[in-house]
Amino acid sequence: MSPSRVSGDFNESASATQQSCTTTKQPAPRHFGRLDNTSMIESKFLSQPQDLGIVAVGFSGGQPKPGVDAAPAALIESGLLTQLRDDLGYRLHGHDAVHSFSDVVPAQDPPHRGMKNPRAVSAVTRRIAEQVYRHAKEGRLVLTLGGDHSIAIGTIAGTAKATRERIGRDIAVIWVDAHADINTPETSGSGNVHGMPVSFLTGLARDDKEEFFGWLTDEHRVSVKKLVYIGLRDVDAGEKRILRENGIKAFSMFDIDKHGIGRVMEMALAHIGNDTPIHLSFDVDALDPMWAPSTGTPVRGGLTLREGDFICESVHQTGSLVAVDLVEVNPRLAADTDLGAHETVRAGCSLVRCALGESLL
Ligand SMILES: [Mn+2]
Repeated sequence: MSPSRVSGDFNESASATQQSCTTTKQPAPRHFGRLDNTSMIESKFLSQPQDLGIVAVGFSGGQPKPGVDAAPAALIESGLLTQLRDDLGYRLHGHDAVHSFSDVVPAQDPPHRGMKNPRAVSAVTRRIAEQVYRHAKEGRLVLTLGGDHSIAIGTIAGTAKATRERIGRDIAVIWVDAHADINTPETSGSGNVHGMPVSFLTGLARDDKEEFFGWLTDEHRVSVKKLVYIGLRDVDAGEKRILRENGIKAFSMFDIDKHGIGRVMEMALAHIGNDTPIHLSFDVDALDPMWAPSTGTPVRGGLTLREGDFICESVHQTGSLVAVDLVEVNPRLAADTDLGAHETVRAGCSLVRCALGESLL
């Protein structure tokens, strides 16, 4: 058991590593309900919309660069959870530990179908799915702080299953990213699983063996018809073929330049429809490296911070949001400026606050 656990709604103690978390021992929120900072949007699908399940994942095994596992602690230290509680009025659950899941990472993990660390990523994402599921089943909004983007296999699987069981609905996924992350093990050039989560979540990639994502079943999966990409600009040739052959809705930076982010969000949300719960999975590398340099695979020509915030604000305004991921912040990669990590963490906090209802006016 972690020493300063305060809200024991998880039984994750074996794998939980307590990291510095400045919010743990602070008093309860001053207010619940509508604060001046929050929007007046009513949640359509959550039974406990003021309750926020936090899943902080210090995991980097879906890609090769160390440091992305340090993001949850950095985001928390910068005050994100305090802001969500004190400024936006959320009641936080599960926020007292950053989980490293080291107990399920095997010592030996040779490649399978070209995937690197396949047993580790499979086991960790399975545990994440269980954590997210427990929050979502309670009707809470779920916020996951990654970690690399492979963890979305767990977060989306958990949200999809819980939402089907709780209200009998399939979820939609808005995937904001420079990359499509839809390689199959066979189309991937790198073998890094953070480039494959969407293929496993949609069933385009499958494996019968439990230790290689065979634990994913139809109840965890999402339809390619309910998937929308925003911000793409570095898509592998094999991925382009997958997107075309499956008719997947994708708004690249070209579309944003052509139509503007306002019109793109209208089109993206129209594709999903206004009666579908939404899981927002936001890779900070969707932002231009000018705003978010500290990430593993930066690509120039990306979203401005305001465009990123606008995406989050627009999704919040639908009232359909049921879960949010923020991934690929890597505070150890400071690019070539001293402020890189700080600015990237700050950008990440801004995106999360916007998704969770902070409004400019
Ligand atoms: Mn990604």
